[in-house]
Amino acid sequence: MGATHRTDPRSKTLDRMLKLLQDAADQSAELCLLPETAFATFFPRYLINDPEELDAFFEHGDVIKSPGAAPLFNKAKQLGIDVSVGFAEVADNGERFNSSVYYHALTGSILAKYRKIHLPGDFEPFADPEATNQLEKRYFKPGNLGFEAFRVPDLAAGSEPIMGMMICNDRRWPEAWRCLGLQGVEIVLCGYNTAGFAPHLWGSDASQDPKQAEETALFHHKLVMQSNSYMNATFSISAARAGMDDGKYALIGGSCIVGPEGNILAETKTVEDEVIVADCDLELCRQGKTRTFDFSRHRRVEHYKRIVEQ
Ligand code: CDT
Repeated sequence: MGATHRTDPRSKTLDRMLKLLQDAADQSAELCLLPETAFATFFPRYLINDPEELDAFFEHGDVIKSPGAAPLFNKAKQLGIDVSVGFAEVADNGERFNSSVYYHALTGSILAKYRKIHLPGDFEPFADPEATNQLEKRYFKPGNLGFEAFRVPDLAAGSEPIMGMMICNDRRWPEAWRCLGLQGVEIVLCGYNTAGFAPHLWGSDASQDPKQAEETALFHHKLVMQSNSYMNATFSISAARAGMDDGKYALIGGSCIVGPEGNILAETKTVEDEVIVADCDLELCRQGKTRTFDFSRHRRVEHYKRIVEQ
C-alpha cells in the first residue's frame, strides 16, 4: 500500500484495500496479505494527546464487526479469498495491541490472531521536533499471544498449510522465526511499516544521505526475510505500507514473496498500491525440513540456553 496521510479519511484507505483485494482475487490468489496497521496512516510516528483522535486509529472489540474494518472481511467472504491484515486493537479489557488476524473466507471467521511482540522505538518522543518518532512503546502493550502457528484448511489444493504471523520489527528477530519454524511453519506472513530515512530512529551511525539510508533499510528488510525463510525452510510473504506519508515521512517498499530456499519469487516495483502474486508449492519446504534443517536430528538444544535467559 502506498502513502496514507494522517488526514486521509478511513473510508478512502478502506476503498483502496478493497480494490487491492479485488485485484488479488482477479489474479486467482487464495490468500491476500495487507500491511501492519493498514486501515490508517502509521500513527505511532506522531505524539497524539487527543484521546478521540487516537481512538479513531484503533479497532474496538471484534475486528470483523468493527465498522471501519468489516467491509474488508465481508468482501473477502464474497470473493472467497482469505485475508490477513494488521490493525491497532483495543481488546475487551481495554488493553491496546498492534495486531493482525487471519480471516478464513470459507467459514467467515478469524482463524488466528497475533499481537506484535517486539515493539520498537520509544515511549517519549525525541526532543528534536524534526525527528521521525516511533512511539509504539507508548501506544501498545507487547503482544501476549506468543508465536503460535496454525493450520489453514481448504487452501493450497487441500494441503492445509501451517502458517504463522509476525509484524514488522518481529522479522528482525531470529527467535520469532524459530518459534514458528519449530512448529513446522510453511508460510510466514508479515506486514510492516519501515521508515526509510530516519536518522534518529536508526541511530547516529545511520547514513545522513536519504537515498543511501533507504537502500540500507530495504537491504536489511530483504536480508531478514530471505535468510530466515531459508533457515526455517518456509515461504514468507511481507507487505509494506510504503511511500511518502504527509509528504514528509518516507516508508520503504520491498514487499516480497520468498521461497524456502531464500529466493525471492515476486516483489513490488513501486511504492504505490500494488499487488504481487506467487504460487507457493509447499512441497518445496520438504527438502529443507527433512535434510539441512531437520531440527529433530541436527539441533543441539543443550547449547542454546543463553537464548532464553535474561
Ligand atoms: N513498524 C515497525 O516495527 N518498524 C520498525 C522500525 C524500526 S525503528 C528503529 C522496523 O523494524 O521496521
